[in-house]
Amino acid sequence: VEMAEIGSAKGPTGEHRIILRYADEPDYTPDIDCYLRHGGYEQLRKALSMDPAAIVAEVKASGLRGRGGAGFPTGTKWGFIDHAKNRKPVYLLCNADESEPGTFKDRQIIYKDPHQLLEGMIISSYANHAHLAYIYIRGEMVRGAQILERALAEARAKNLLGANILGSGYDLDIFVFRGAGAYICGEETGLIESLEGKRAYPRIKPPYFPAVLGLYLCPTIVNNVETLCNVKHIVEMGGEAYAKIGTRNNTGTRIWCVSGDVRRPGYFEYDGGAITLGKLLYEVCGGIRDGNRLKAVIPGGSSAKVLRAGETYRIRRANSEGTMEEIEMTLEDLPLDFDTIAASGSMSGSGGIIVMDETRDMVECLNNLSAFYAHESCGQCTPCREGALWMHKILDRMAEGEGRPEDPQLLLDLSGQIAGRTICAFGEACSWPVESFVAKFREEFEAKAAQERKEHERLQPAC
Ligand code: L3W
Ligand code: SF4
Repeated sequence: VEMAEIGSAKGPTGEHRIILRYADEPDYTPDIDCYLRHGGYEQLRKALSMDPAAIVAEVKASGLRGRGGAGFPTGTKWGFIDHAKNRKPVYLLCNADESEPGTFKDRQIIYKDPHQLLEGMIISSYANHAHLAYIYIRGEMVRGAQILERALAEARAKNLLGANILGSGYDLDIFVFRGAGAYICGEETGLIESLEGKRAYPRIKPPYFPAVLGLYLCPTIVNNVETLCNVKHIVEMGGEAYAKIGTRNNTGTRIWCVSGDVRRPGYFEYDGGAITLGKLLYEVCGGIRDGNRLKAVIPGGSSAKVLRAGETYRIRRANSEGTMEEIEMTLEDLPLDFDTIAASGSMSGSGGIIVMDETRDMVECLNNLSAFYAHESCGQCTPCREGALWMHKILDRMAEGEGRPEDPQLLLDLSGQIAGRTICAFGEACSWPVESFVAKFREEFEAKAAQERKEHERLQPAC
């Protein structure tokens, strides 16, 4: 069953919509004629008249950072392939396996504006000398896969894909590959294994950085949906102009997905660093539901560390001149960008902002997340496979009234034994929420364990 489409809140939001420009326009449809009427594929024509290396140079100049979670500079990633020496085919993969709890932006782009993604992908493939590209889409997004298949057929019919695209001499085809619903398929090397027809066991990086040894051990560029859409706009405005949007090192716009205890959840697009978390939650999303107080926020999808309201964060970051400065900020003061959120001790990840109000039981919230990670671990490495399940069992018993006084510390000890000891970043993803929830709300976890213990003891016959 597909989730209902999530609407974007409207109002005095001051958004700067580039990628989501048409997201809420009822007359804007996903078909190619609508896209062409709105200037679609003009940037492809422009790109095909450019040297591929010049496009890579523009993307580098733009400062574009990956929107899938890690924020790695896209131009740098593209620059890893030495085309003068490379004799293998190059592949471009679009990671549309959007599965991070709290993240629902890529789906929105695909549903409403699939040709924007295709145009970004064709330009990116051309820039990287790729002649075959795949969109790896999350299995549950049935409608998204259908929309993309239709868009691809439309593009082929107009010679925007296939042999000799628009008479340029450049050949490319793109195929949709549907996943089977495992979160780990969104990890780039797990995705590649899955695409090769195998179980999605992530590979060890290094040596298996996809740009070096990717699909069929050939150089492969893996980028997120939102990242690839941005490429079209970089070609249109030029890298330097794009870099003027947002702040230094946080250029361009970012899509933030807000869910949880706010009055108006939705997706919002802002220039990097242009809006604070407080403004987004209180002015754009209408504040905390039922007039409650804010308790905590996970700023970048469930794998990011939780931040507690009422705390002060010492943010060390580069200012507009590039010199380092240290500022004290409340949670609400934090500007939404890669660097400030990272400096707060968390990460902006895939842009999924999960809001919890004062009524939330943090043991319950963390138990919910831990159930997800215990289920989604691919099982390849012991600390993650055993640890994720063990942490969930502890949290589950705490939530069920079977907690033990030593449980909060046990959770911290366990999470500390997983992060940094696994093949892929899932190790961090499953342990960071545990570490941060217990550390930031320790009194709640201890009270829960002690209180439930007393109740539990009352139920036990003395022996
Ligand atoms: C060649 C080197 N390539 C780094 C490449 C690397 C990758 C990128 C970033 O993602 C995030 C996590 C969560 N030679 C390279 C190189 N690269 N050094 O740069 O790499 P890395 O290792 O920093 O991160 P990662 O493991 O790829 C981890 C996020 O992913 N996440 C969930 C995301 C969910 C969604 C969604 O639902 N839409 O995106 C889970 O962990 O934020 O920070 O391409 O190959 N020397
Ligand atoms: Fe699999 Fe977890 Fe190891 Fe990643 S860290 S390879 S998800 S077992």
